[in-house]
Amino acid sequence: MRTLRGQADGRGLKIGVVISRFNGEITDRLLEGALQALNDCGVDTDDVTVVSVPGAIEIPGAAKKLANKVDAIVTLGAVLRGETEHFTYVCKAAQEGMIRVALDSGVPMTFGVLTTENSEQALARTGGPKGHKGYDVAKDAVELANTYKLIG
Ligand code: INI
Repeated sequence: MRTLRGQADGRGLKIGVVISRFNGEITDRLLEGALQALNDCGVDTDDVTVVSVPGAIEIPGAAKKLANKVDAIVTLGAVLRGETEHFTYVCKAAQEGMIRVALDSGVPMTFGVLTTENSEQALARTGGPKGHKGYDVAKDAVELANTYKLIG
């Protein structure tokens, strides 16, 4: 038996980050954490492409355009239930779209779209007591890019 698990070593990898601006106070923090993680993993700043889109619904389309240009894609967004009546619709569109792009393209993608009740819960997950989702999903993307290379 052998287990294939890539290292979180970003040297030589090209990483795309798609970030939505809706609830920007939170998504800015997600981006800050993601960029920190990519730097910690050794990804060269010149190998990071950040694409900014209006809201979570636009993330899959931008990810699809980026997919064949990078080794992995990190998606970042924030959907807050308390601030939208169509919370479920936005979450479903973003999530299903991203999964479709990831499967169709074969490019590893990680899902850093926070779906929380309110901004306190989102802030707690972007450098607060619940950790940092932006940091975690960026590190996961680096690992996954290397795992896919191992699979061949
Ligand atoms: N987009 C988000 O990223 N988060 C939200 O909480 C949100 N709310 O509340 O509606 C949201 N809506 C915008 C949507 O993603 C699109 O940008 C918009 O519908 C234009 O296509």
